[in-house]
Amino acid sequence: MYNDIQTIPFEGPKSKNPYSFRYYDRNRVIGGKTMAEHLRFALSWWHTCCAAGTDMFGGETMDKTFGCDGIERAKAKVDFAFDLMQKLGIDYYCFHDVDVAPEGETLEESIKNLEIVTDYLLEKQNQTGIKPLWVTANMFGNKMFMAGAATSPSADVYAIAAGKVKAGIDAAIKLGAPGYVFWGGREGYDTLINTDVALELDNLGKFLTLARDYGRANGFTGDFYIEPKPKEPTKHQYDFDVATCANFLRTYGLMDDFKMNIEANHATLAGHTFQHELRMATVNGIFGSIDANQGDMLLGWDTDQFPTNIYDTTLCMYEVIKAGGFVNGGLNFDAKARRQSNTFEDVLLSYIAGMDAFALGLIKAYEIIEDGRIDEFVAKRYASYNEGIGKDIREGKVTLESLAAYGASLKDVMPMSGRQEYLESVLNDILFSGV
Ligand code: XUL
Ligand code: CO
Repeated sequence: MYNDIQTIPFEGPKSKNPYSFRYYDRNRVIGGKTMAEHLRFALSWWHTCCAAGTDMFGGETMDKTFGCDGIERAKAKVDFAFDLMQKLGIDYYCFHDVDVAPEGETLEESIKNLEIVTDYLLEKQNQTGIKPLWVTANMFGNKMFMAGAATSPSADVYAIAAGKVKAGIDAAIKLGAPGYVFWGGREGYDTLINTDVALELDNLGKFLTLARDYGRANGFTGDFYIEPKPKEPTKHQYDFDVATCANFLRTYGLMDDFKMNIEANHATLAGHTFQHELRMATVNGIFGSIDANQGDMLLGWDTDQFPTNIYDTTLCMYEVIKAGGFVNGGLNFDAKARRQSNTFEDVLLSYIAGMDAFALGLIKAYEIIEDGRIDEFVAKRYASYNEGIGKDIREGKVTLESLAAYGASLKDVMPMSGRQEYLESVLNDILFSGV
């Protein structure tokens, strides 16, 4: 694949070469770190090596069989993905167990297949330095998971799910992945009439605790992540959004080991902005990693498009910088080329578009911070908490009575203008004033 293209070069914003980066210059230093260190791009195995254009109404528009089957096809996908990552300069990849290795008839057979393919992945990793950002187990595709995995009404399904997670954590340890993700594909309900919510939530809390304990006992030192999503495929998913997950993690004592893997399109499905979810994770101390994509606001489902909206990538990187940057996490393109973008060139062009959108977002986010007008405005807006009664409130030196006494004779009290339109124009100034 792509034999005539060696690597995608950085050629600067004026380049008209579609197979070049206009903004992503991996060694460019911004705020003391290279772009590659800031962005930590990852390839998603399922979309890139497996998704072939199917939708609810029609079949495949792309051939991702690689002309072979079984373990041979799995290895062909490894060759394809590593070649693509090297051409793009992507250092990480993310996968579900079933994306990389064929499922067997039993859990035991599936795990054997996974071991064969992870041996091959490890060889490739040693040759290239590329490694996983995170690993996960698919616990939603197989029909046995129709009613969930850790929230299934069947204890046998629960046990098989545990076996898959154990094998997934083993793979993460073997391949040196700094993350393990739980996206609760069908952990939710379609109707409350048939659902014991209390038992399901408790079972899920226990399941994640068992996974955490197994990982920690066996040398997994990375982060566990929950990936919130409000609905789809179930009507209601328990990991609805970041705030819901934070509450769940606190209830089950998992805040020290679990962080959030935030997906842009899941945020919008929850009726939030991407920025909202990132901010909520940071204020709860559970910002971890990002599934970088975007949805279509006119479609009510998870379209997993490559991110090209610069407002969103800028505000995302602004939040990432404010959170202190990625530690174990990164930007995983949980995104697929459109059904009509059905050639391998489109896969390459999609990654270039997404990487450039985030590189430009990073540049612009730093400009917002260096410009200072937005941060200064926010500081000024809350200045009343830096002295006097506000300082006392922050320091816990007040009572309801003392506040009432202080407020009793105040007149004509109003907060200052929020200046939303002005601040949005500052954002526009920064976004459109060149790079
Ligand atoms: C589904 C989704 C998943 C997770 C990993 O909406 O985002 O691909 O990222 O299971
Ligand atoms: Co995702």
